[in-house]
Amino acid sequence: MREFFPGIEKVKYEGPNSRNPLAFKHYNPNQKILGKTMAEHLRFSVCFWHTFKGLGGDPFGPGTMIRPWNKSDDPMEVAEMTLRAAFEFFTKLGVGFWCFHDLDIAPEADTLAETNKRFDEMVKLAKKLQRDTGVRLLWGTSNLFSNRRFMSGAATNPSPEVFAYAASQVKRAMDATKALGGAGYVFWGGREGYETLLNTDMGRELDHLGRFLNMAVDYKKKIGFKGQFYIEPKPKEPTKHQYDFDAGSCHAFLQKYGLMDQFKLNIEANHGTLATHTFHHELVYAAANGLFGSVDANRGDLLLGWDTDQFPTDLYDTTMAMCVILQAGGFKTGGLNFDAKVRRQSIDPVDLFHAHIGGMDAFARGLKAAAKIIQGKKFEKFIKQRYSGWDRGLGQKIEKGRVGFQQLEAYTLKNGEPKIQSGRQEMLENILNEYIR
Ligand code: XUL
Ligand code: CO
Repeated sequence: MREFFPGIEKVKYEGPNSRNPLAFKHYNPNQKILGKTMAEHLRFSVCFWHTFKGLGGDPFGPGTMIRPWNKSDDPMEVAEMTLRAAFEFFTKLGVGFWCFHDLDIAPEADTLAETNKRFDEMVKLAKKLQRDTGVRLLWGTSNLFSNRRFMSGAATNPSPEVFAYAASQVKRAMDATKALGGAGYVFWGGREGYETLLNTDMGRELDHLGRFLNMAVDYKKKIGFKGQFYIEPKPKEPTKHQYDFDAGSCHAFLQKYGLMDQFKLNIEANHGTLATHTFHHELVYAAANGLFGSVDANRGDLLLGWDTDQFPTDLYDTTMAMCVILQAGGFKTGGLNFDAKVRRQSIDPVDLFHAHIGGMDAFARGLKAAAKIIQGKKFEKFIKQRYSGWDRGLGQKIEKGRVGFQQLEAYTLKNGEPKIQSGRQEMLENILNEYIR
């Protein structure tokens, strides 16, 4: 069997004192933390699109990366080599999961029927490679944003014909996800949004998106696909304004269209920051509303206002994320999918290993720190104390709906100015720093 990453062995855990750049210093898959192994907690996944199809192109120049799996003039041979390279990578890296868009694994042909044929062929190969390696599919999805037919959106396109084409693609991608035993299916509204309201009927477009996702739920039931559906919020890019802006707007959308019990959210760190939230905020919002599902792990750049999709390295980010994830009961169907790409100058295949090893170690450190934070209960006790007025007397009466404005006015007239307490932010930040080493 041809090797695409010759000279790279299976990445091993060597511990924090190792100086081997191709070893894990913190991710020790079998190490137990709070009753589960690190592998079970973190459920790492590699994304097919950036890692195997991305070549470093940007708006100012084409790709910089020359990959051995692209060396053929036959697009189906390229597709096959790419899939084989991907499974070699997953195995050497030691991740349990992968994710893909339909058109990542099979090139689009001139007709839907021909594309379907090519896709089925590659799904068959993916199934075999999954069986051979034990790597599983975290989620599948469909690319409804690259082809020019989707320039004005897919489900929110002004043309019902484009809506129908998008439905045909999602049907095919859902069939494949089911065939591959996928744990989930993601809807990211690639061009579901607008460039200008001068040509856009926003209300009608939102209704169409609601209809589309309800049709997907119907089809899911019809084929007996048991995986979890997710929406992945993003505020902008490629459109000026995306309808699935952030966790809050997805929440409102799901409620309006009767989809709350069918969907969870796939929170992507860099999408959160583009929406002027933090990754932490988006996770807490999702968890507080029963919508926490899965994570696209990456990071943005403080100085750049676009989706840079860098590999996660910030230990504050990974620690706070793992605190929320552990407190939400951990991943059920979801996981940490590296929707991240190496920089344009990182042109060697080995850079893909460095990037993923760094991301996995950053989350392993986040997990270890989060477990200590949760066991130490310092923040939990502080927050409990801060809200303790709600556990008794007046607070309980308000929470239970036993009082109204008149009684609250009478209470305030009688008791006078409320006592206030310090938020102790600096003290809490100092405590947090003690955990992040
Ligand atoms: C785009 C993005 C997508 C989704 C899947 O910003 O994050 O790759 O994760 O379509
Ligand atoms: Co993503």
